[in-house]
Amino acid sequence: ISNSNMMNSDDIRHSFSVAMSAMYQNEVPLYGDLIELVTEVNNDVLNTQPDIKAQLEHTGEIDRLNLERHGAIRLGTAAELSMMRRLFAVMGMYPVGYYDLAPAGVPVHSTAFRAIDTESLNNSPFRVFTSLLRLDLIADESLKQAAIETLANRKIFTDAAIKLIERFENAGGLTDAEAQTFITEALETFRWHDKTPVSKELYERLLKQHPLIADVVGFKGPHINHLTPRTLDIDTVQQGMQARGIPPKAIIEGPPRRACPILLRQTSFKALQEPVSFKCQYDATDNANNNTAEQYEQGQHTARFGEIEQRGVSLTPKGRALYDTLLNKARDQLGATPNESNAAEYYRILEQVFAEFPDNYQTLHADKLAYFYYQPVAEAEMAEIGDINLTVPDDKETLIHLIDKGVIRIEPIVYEDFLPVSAAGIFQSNLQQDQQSHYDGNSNQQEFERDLGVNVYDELALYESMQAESLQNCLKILQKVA
Ligand code: OOG
Ligand code: NI
Repeated sequence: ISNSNMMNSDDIRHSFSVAMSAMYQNEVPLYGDLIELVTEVNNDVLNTQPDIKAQLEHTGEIDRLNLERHGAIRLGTAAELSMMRRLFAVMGMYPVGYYDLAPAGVPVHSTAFRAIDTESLNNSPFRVFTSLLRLDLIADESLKQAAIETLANRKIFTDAAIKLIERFENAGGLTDAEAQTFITEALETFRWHDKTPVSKELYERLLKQHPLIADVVGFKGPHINHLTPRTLDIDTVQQGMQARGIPPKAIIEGPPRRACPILLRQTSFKALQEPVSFKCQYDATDNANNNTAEQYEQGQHTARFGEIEQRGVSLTPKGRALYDTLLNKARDQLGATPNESNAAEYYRILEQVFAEFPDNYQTLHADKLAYFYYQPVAEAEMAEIGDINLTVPDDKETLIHLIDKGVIRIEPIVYEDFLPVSAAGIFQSNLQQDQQSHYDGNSNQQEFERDLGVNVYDELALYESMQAESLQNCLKILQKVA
């Protein structure tokens, strides 16, 4: 079948992320201020640090940088999750990774929907951290039943969106016109609704159980709760936020500041208190003139916020294990959850502990701690190659020799995913009340995948194959030149 008259999924994703960003900017103006600040800081870095600029040019990230966003949503049921998976597939976004947040006291488990190959990622890196509420962790049986019933009664996708998802699946794509309608209809699912389908009384019971449960069960749909631009210097943005009256959370999550950034560092500004109208049911016979029988009671809800992220090189299983060990060590040494009162102490410990993690790309590569692209350096410089054997891609010594000779250049493969401990910190910073520090329920990836309808991609396998593919391509080019 020829799909030439179908719109490319990368283009649909790009248009959708632009539309989503415009909607959120309208709903949460502070997000717009944040984008301005991040753009300024990024331009500064690109103008003053030519190495970073060259690196982003080599990896193809330079064009995506100012468009790069991730968002987050929270879903209530398996049916919602599986339809959401089908909706994201229209935009070339697939579930990558499994995150269990229960051990950190957040009753959800999650995945990230995103593009999976280098080219698509560079065309549009838009991703959505998607959580499913774990009602099995609610102890109060009657409240759990009320939550299940409320969720069973809501419809978070428009009929037109569902039709177009089915059309995409049957036809293998959408025409331009269909894609435009799809974007408009899909956006409806993520919109903020200030009228709730639940009473204030039920909302408050849910809230007391856990603020996240109220945020999901208490609303008509999974409003996008933040959108996150990517910065090249998160410490400068964090300071700039303060100066602009955007109150940041106390701690930058993730690894410490480094010469060669690894994984992901994140900070956010506190969630807004927003007015909502709770549904009240009046007996229509009370008032003969009132036949609508539906009225609203005022209240407020805290859920939506802004976040900034700085991304670094993706780590191999070995590198990730070292990261997890060092992060745990730093937290143990602090002896408390990092917060406002111990922030300086925490950063000091973090830096000291992470001194053990090599901080230059050559060593990260040679020690197999991180993933890299292999790129042939300009042909003119390759006279050197001579009789070097270019047919053994797994021969690490030959490879390192070629890198040392300047024939092959390595560039970091950027981390495209999330970190469970950091994500929990982002969730927690936006919950009003102190919660229990963990749930005992088992991590349950199988159940999540059953609800999702497919297995999630293993992010490490994706990075591994990006690296392998770039090595093949690189050697092919060099073999031709030699
Ligand atoms: C998701 C929080 C996690 C991140 O960037 O780690 C997250 C949420 O609050 O729903 O977005
Ligand atoms: Ni986020």
